[in-house]
Amino acid sequence: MPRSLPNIVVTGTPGVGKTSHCEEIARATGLEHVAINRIVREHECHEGWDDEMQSWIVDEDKLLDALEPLADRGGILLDWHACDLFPKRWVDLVVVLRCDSSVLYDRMAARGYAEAKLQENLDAEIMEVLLEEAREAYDEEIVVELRSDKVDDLDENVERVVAWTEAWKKDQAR
Ligand code: DAT
Repeated sequence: MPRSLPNIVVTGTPGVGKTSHCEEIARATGLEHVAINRIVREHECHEGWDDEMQSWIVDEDKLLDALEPLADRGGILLDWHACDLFPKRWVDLVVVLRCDSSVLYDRMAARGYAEAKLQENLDAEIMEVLLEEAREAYDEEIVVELRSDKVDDLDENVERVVAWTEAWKKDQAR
């Protein structure tokens, strides 16, 4: 069954602005913000909590089972700091948010991240780990890299995704 609404992955290093973007895009488009952390917690798609990395040890099979009905229906914003686990057939657009390392450092420090997590995330951002992962997992033409340093970037990015969503819907309706 073709979907009448697109599924969009919003990914990037922790702190780049995934939640902020998804909330704004959801408000503007009516797409549903699916925060993977919440799904993992609520559906217990994990094998416990990694204290050092301060994140869940995710059971990917369980997570994908929990997401499948939503993805099949369409109209979701998948918000997660990884992306290559989502099957290609689910995904219409991948937004990789990027952030200047000093800005990102300040955002993570404000969250009180432990030094190990802060440093690992910062290295990942500098090495473009998420961008590479997205480019390897999906067709090049559906992966977009957007900056998220300032509030103006956020506003501009949201406008772009809203316009893309409208165009996608028109295209499907044809
Ligand atoms: P993530 O969900 O990727 O971890 P977030 O949306 O929670 O990130 O944002 C982390 C913090 O940074 C939060 O206080 C909001 C702020 N922020 C995010 N994107 C921003 C932007 N483009 N301009 C200014 N502040 C931003």
